[in-house]
Amino acid sequence: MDQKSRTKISKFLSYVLRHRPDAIGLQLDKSGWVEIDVLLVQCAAHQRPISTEELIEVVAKNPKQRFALSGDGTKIRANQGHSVDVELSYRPQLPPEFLFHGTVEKFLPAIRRQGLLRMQRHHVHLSADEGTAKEVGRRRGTPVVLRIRALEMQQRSFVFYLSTNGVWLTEEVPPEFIESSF
Ligand code: HQG
Repeated sequence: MDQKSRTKISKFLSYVLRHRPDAIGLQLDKSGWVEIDVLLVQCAAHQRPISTEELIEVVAKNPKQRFALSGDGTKIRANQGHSVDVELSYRPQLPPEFLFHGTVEKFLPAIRRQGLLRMQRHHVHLSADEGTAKEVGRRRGTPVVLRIRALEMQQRSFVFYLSTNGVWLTEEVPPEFIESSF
């Protein structure tokens, strides 16, 4: 399969496993998992046929490791980014001193006022390095990278999680922990 076909399948899987399982008649369990057999049957029934081999290739080669297979290989879920109500059961982690968030200029006034909010997702997504944050921001235009004093937040009782694919998650980042020039 070429990269373009993988991206197309990955986007479709993100859509159903994070946001709209109901669009193809799926039900995720409370931790976001679904049986691969069931998923593939439902994809085929909704004119989006995907073979088991294609699914496994998309999971394995996904540049951001967006999906995880269960230990026994029978289930799949998205590692993060859900808008549907799932309990991913990540354990709280000690963050590094700084984490980064990529955004764009037009959001800065609101971010300075309200801090970072989780918007449609379950968490605010933060990156461990500036380069990744820049790429996240670039999805929306010229990227602006914010530096977050994460360890200080954690010491003040904010909770951080690290997803299986290396994205740091927290519920909100108040303005006082955000640095826009560093
Ligand atoms: C902004 C992709 C106004 C925030 C990426 C962002 C990431 C505010 C947007 C992952 C705000 C939300 C997450 C406030 C935050 N006022 N704007 N108070 N607080 N914002 O997509 O971090 O491809 O939900 O800066 O690579 O951009 O899905 O979050 O611009 O890892 O795997 O509101 O999604 O990964 O946008 O991206 P998003 P994000 P995947």
